[in-house]
Amino acid sequence: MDTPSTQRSKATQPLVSIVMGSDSDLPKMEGCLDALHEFGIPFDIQVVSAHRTPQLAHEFASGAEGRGVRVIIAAAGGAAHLAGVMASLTVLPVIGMPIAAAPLQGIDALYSTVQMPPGVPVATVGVDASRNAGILAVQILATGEPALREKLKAFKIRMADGVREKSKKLQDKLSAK
Ligand code: RP5
Repeated sequence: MDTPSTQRSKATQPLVSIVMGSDSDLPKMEGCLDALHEFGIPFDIQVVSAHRTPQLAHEFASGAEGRGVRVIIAAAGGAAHLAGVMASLTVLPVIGMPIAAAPLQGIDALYSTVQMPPGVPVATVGVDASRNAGILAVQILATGEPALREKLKAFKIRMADGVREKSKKLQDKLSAK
């Protein structure tokens, strides 16, 4: 699989490792890849299935810390056990991203990802909330990196400015009526 998205992953040591249950999940990951790209975070992305390639999932999760990875993002749809399997095999923080797939549109994946047993947490973002998965990974990395925290503060200011701008446009439109 070689797409513009995956080409954006840097050759340097990945700090974030993204796994997807299938290549069919890739279009849903664009927001995540964009967020990591915006903050200059080196990442890699691959297809690992908890059910179809259980051995690979095991090797991937148990070897992540040794590869220098700091955060794992696991995205899957349906009976989505990928994030939970990752979390069971590593002490690295695991962000779970439920993907909306037919016929239950992500409710199945949300529950499968978020309802972990005590002791094995998965930080679950919303269904298809790929951008939030990326931003949360940046925030986790930023706990030990002041420069990254400053970038996140600037990002929040830009977001707030965007909301104010939308409100101003709305007021201008209403007063023109
Ligand atoms: C899940 O099943 C994948 O994460 C994907 O969301 C869904 C469908 O997979 P494919 O049949 O497209 O490979 O495991």
